[in-house]
Amino acid sequence: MERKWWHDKVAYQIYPKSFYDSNGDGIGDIPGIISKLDYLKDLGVDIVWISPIYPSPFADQGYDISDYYNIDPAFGTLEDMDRLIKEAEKRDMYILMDLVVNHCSDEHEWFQKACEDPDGEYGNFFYIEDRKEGELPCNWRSYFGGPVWEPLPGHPDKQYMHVFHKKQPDLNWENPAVREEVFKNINWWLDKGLGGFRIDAIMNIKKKLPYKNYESDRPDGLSDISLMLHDAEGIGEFLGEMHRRTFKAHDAFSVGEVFNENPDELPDFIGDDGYFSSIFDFATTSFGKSDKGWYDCKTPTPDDYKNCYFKTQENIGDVGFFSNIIENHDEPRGVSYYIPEGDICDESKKMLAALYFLMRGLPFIYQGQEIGMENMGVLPLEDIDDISARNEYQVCLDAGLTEEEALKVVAKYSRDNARTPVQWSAEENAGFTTGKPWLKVNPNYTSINVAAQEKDENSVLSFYKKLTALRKNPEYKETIVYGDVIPFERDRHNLMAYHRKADKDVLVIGNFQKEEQSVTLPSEYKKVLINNYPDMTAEGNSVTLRGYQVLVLELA
Ligand code: TEU
Ligand code: CA
Repeated sequence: MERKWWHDKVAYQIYPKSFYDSNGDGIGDIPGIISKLDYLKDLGVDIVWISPIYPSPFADQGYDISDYYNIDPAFGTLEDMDRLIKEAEKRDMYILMDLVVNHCSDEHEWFQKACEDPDGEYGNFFYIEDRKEGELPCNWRSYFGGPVWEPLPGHPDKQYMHVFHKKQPDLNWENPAVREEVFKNINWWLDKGLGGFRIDAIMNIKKKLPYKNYESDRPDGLSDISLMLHDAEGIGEFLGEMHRRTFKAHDAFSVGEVFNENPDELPDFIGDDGYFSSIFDFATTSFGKSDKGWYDCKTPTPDDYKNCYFKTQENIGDVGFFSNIIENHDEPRGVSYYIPEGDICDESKKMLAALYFLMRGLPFIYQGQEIGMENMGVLPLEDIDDISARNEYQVCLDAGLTEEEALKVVAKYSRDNARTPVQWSAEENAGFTTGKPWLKVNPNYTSINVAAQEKDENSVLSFYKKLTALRKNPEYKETIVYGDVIPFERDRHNLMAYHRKADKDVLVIGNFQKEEQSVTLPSEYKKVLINNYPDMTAEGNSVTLRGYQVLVLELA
């Protein structure tokens, strides 16, 4: 594997609306991000991905873009953005924007022009078909519920496709003019000094054409979109062209939101000259997902969790780098989801942190994760903002769940869980804003917040700093960044352990349960690099791990 400038970095995701509000309007903004760059630097962060900040009607919180060349006034101005890029540069940090080009907003001028003249130039920027009563071109279900087809405004005889919300019409990538527009935009931002992009929902850009129906899995008669995606071939041509025309020439970093990767195609996707620098490892987030909806999903056990990670690592080997996460803005808080209920505490949070962070690949920390932020718990329907959660609530009711049961399901998976404002301090509104926060602050901010954890060397935040410091320590860098991942006692129940092996042999060993567990080490250890408890119980090579204890040991 060819070595790349970003391999030894630490990345961080900002969900800007909820990160830090500088002007009291209740919405996080770019000046707010700039004011926290030193905090991020101190945490050990190098690369910062910011979820969409372009002008948007916010039907899907900015993932519906109405102008690719500007910044939404809620977040600031283009000048603020230029300043952010410069301030990051000064600190040897890199800014990534979110590239949302499977679809745009229905308020983007391209779509407005397509509505004015569906047979004109911009009609072909979208998937527009003639409409007959009682008949759809195909039975695909959109991610946010209902068919992917919607009547074209002003043209009751026509309809357009949207695989997400109806305010997110899909761009027609088969049209070379669309691809040119996308590449032009990417290069425009990269020329400004942007470090690269996180690439949204990108596997949806290739549709299976001509349209056809797939087997339905719900009473609505519609089919899960994944069936169509599985069937669609040829996405590599689009992705390869995008890579050559944009990222490659800038030596930019790109990380794809790729869900349905085929292990045989990993070299094409993230090999030395792959379409992307990296893609996220979604094995643990996708585990147990059901076509029927959230109410039918299965939560991974600690053993499932471990197997997901090891499988991914086996698939990738030395071909490239996955990007590793425990959560993002679409997922529940990792600590609330992967740690069994009742066991969520500082020790288990730190264990979860060490196990994913020291895996081979690029670690991403999602805002608030570094202080162990948790899910919100059950909320009344009127307090739920996420369009996906609101749709899934209805899916629950349609499947016969009571309202109370439905709210519980939604509480577990709602994307709002990760979108509550970052808890900066114990002051009003968690110090996020002096105004009224756009989304409710988690009431546990009085005990979980940055200010308190900065003062506490045993806090979750301090533990994350130890992890980033180990990754950057010149003595261990080769091993932690490039070392092989070799599972240790892979079949042992509720134990997740692996070697990182290069010039050194480092063993990461986590007891994924509240009961103690004894392990015989493969060899003597020289040094304890990280421990989430103040001490460890060892007799020769036999170590007794306490509940959720994680150790990082340098072996002899
Ligand atoms: O997500 C794409 C996606 O397929 C899912 O993560 C989806 O959000 C989830 O199944 C719904 O519960 C990306 C973005 O990360 C997400 O925030 C956007 O809503 C979506 O694309 C549309 O742009
Ligand atoms: Ca603001």
